[in-house]
Amino acid sequence: MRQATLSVIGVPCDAGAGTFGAAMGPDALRVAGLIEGLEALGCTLIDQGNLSGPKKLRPVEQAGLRNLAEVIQWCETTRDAVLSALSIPSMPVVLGGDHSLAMGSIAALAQYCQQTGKNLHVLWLDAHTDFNTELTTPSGNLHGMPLSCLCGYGPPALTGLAGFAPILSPAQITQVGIRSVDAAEKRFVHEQGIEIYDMRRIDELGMPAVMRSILSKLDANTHLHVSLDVDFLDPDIAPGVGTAVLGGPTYREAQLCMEMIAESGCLGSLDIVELNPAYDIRNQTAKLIVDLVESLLGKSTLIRRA
Ligand code: 4U7
Ligand code: MN
Ligand code: MN
Ligand code: MN
Repeated sequence: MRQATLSVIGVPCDAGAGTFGAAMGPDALRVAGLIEGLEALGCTLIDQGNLSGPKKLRPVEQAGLRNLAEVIQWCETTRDAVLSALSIPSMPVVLGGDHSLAMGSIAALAQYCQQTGKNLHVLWLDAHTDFNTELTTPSGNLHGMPLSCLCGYGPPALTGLAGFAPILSPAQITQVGIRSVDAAEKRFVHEQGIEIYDMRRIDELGMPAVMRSILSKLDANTHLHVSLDVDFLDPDIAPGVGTAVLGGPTYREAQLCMEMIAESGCLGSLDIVELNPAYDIRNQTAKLIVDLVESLLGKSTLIRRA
């Protein structure tokens, strides 16, 4: 692990999602023992508590970009909190909240990497590509659009969150776990040339080969940001999400993925998003995430030879 000091930032937003409940995500992760689990690994934790922002009172039916003003406000607040965590210095661990907050956290990371000369790479673990735009979205929900906005396609208040645009180039993004892409979105991600390990590719190559190939492209100067959408996981083991899709990675595949990232030594920051306790069963999904995040930060069953 690069940074033994972690800043935990709760972002209880659900303005970008179609359902209610993701705003309870940060608390569910704390209840499941995230802070204690990371402290037990020897990390120094700075718990920044939960940020505040606009509540989603009712799902406003609106074509195009639903709850845009609220999402902008949450993203700006998230960006500022991540920037101050980086300046401590500490590793930002953002607890969502819906996936639209990734525009805020990644805007901060892009600024930071530009200033420090690091190569930012984003590993997007998700069932969905999150590359819709106002023109392709079937739902109007901004949690389905963060990556297109980060690549420069979206409203200026979002594409400009870092002070420059685009915030990311497609070459800085790798996606793993993908199994639900909308028709027009499919054409757009293909055109952009994003590296996507969808479930079909994972089935054929196996998780170890997939992760080896992704991680072999990183170097000592890489700041790896992991954007963990909880719906990446198979809903049999992780039911606590608003947009579950069958056929995701198993418990062992997910563990291996986390352990291999830890061993790369490149992890620089983490977002955990889309946990929805209203869909969960006795907080089992939150407990599973705590387990996986411990592995991501270096927990292993035995002492391993390098
Ligand atoms: B998540 C969807 F139509 N593609 O755009 C959309 F299927 O952050 C889902 O990955 C988006 O959970 C899911 O609304 C967003 C839909
Ligand atoms: Mn998803
Ligand atoms: Mn997502
Ligand atoms: Mn979702």
